[in-house]
Amino acid sequence: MRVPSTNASTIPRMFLHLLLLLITLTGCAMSQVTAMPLALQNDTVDVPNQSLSKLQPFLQKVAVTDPRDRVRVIVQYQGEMPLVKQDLADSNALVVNDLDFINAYAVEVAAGKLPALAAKQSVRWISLDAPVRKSSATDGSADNLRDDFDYVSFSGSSGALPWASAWQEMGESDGPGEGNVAVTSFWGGALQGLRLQGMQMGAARAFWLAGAQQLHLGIAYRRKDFADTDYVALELSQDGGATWQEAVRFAGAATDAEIQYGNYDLSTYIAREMMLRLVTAPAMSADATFYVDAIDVRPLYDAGATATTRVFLPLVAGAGEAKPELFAATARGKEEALVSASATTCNYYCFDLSKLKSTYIKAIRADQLWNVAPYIRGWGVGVAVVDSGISPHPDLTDYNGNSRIVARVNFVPNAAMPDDFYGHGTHVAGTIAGRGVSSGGVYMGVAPEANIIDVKVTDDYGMGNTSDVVAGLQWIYNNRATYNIKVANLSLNSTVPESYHVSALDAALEVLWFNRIVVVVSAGNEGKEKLYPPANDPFAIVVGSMDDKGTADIADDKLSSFSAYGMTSDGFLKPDLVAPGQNIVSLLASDDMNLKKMLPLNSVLGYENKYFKMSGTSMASAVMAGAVALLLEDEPALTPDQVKLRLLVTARPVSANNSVCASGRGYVDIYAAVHGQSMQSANTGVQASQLLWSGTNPITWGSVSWNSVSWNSVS
Ligand SMILES: [Ca+2]
Ligand SMILES: [Ca+2]
Ligand SMILES: [Ca+2]
Repeated sequence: MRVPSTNASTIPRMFLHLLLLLITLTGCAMSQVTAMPLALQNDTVDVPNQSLSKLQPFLQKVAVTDPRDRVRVIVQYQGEMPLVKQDLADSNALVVNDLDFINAYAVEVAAGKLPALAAKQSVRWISLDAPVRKSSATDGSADNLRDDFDYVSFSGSSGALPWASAWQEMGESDGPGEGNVAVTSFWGGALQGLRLQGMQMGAARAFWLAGAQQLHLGIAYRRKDFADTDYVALELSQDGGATWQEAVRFAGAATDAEIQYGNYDLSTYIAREMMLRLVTAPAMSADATFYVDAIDVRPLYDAGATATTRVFLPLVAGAGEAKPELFAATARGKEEALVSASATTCNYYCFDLSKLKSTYIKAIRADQLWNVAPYIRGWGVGVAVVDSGISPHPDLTDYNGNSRIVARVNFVPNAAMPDDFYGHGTHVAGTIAGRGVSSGGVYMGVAPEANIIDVKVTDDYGMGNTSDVVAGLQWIYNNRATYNIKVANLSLNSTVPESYHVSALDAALEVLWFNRIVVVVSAGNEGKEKLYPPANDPFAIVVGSMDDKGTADIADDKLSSFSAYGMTSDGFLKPDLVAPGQNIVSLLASDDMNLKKMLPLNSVLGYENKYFKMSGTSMASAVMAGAVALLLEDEPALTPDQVKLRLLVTARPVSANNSVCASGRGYVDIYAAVHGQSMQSANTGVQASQLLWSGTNPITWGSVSWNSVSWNSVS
């Protein structure tokens, strides 16, 4: 809904300076930015020196310290493709994924081969195929105990509940910085965790579980140089450490080329005061090492949510399902409605907004676009959900009962189906496009007529690898015309910080962006200055989370405590915007999905058990993706940069108790964006990822130099 815009390339710059001023006034800016305008920061990006090395620094270290380790990496090539194939073969590299849309392969290779491979003419850059994880705050909003080992300390705590003690060493007492039991970086510094080596070495920690009915434990680990007989035992004590029972055994023989994830139901071990410990085998090999990157303990207190009372939902909504009265109106074509409806009368599948309890819809004013001509509800717009899969659900159907999940594709190795045993992707899809069928319009998504494209890249616990996500983005690129994919939602983040100039994930995202697909990304749930790919990409719309407090008025809203923000290593402030992301009620994939097992208290009672409550920047990103679908239904010709600028300039300021740098340009207001007029572009002057440059010349999006790129994927 635009009118021809008048003038003013000065407006965005004015906003930037205003923003900078606010940052300075609130004292939240970091020293590196206070002296220079944002527009100039691109000149100071710290880019890797191509003449020195084409190998990510932590891989350089691993090549020296652990040359025999096989590691999963992404190799970007240049020049003729057969050359790199020969070079990969010469290095005994096993190709895992062909990522030709960013000129790359994901391969498994011995770390010691990496420097020689990187020196080849055919190789442009080699990076770790880093783990990614979903960015819902199951770890923060649930009552959990957690340690990510972010600091060299035995008293680290990353969860909502306090531990009852620090880690106590077993077999030594030299503290977290020394010895066989230590908190240390691994994979050349890419990750940090608890390291165990030697015989009968370990660490134990106490926690209290008064009243808990269930106990679940998640662990991210890596085995290195394990022999047949080597193992690490996870043991539990119910008597303060006097006696121990082995619950889980992590056995060899193995060196893990990527991080492993374990999830265990330990309910049979519950006691009021408990201890857990990890301990190496009595005959552990001298060179075997075990790394724990994160440990997450989740007690559950709901007596009603036990395994025996679970109800299993049918996964597929039948076309013959009776439609609620809400939708009993005469079926009309969208085109017909566009012609006949007046601006004040709802004639087209009208939604009863008095029933709508999804306050996040009202907070961003999407509901004000639904019931007046031209009935903007995302109709015909394809939104790709790059996530854990999507289970078919009645709320993801159209008015004839046909599914609006128009395509389903899987990139997770060994996953049989693009289904959603985790539950994350289904929740995200419902927030984007749920139609409220199962709740009679009580719980709805932002764009209830949009089409959904299910791109499964993470596993049954929301974990995956960067290369799988890139493969999913490549599929979106190749199929964007077939399914009219205009938006891609990535509610996930890498666990490894990187410049966007060397991140394969950011490069892939930018290829979509330059091909007119708006990429919406969760800021992440790690708090201040933990902006990991893709949340560090300057082009993407990066979204932080607000708590709408269950009211449509945004005056009482607060920034979610978990929402990541700050300056990226390349000098960009993120997030760009915020949207509601806390206590979002959306679709339950099935009653036995893993998220529900972990978080039974998040169930929503009634409505055939088809809804579930979640928090995280994942959810905020989904709200934004739905909002973008609305804007693109109204103005399909907008480029991603125009969409982004429109959202930025029409955002509402957040209330004074929220710091400006944590909430970006403010609170998305999609009603204002749809009624906005600016046709200007965001991101002008921003350099594309170096992985997309055709040579050493920077590619600045929007500049003439872009035309010189010999890049097949960018049209
Ligand atoms: Ca120690
Ligand atoms: Ca860690
Ligand atoms: Ca509110």
